[in-house]
Amino acid sequence: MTIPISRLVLGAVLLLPVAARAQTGHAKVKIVAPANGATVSGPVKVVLQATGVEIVPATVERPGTGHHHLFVDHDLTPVDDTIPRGVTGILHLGRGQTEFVLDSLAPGPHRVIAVVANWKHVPLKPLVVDTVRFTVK
Ligand SMILES: [Cu+2]
Repeated sequence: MTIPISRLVLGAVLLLPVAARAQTGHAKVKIVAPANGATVSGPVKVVLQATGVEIVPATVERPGTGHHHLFVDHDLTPVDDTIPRGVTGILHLGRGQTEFVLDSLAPGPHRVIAVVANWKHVPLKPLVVDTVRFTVK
């Protein structure tokens, strides 16, 4: 059995956009500080670095943009849903901030999850997320 040449060509054409996307990569976020596994003293400054997405105030309604959210000792909310406001442990950095000081963490272990979401406060897809665990002395 032979594969028609037309199908091979079609396959190559379909693969091209995937290869291009893999090269640029999708958006990423990294919690630069505190370092994962670190022991730190409070207050704890969380520093975020995003690539492949422009960090803007939540009022900016433009594709390719988003703002940071921190889940502090709180599980992620469902990724297809709006990230709620007014919930202890869920912070919207809605002015486009890339740093946030956590000044009321009790001594002991903590976990921070950073998620970039759009102006509707719905997480970007694919999910742009990072997690660190650290200990406050
Ligand atoms: Cu938000």
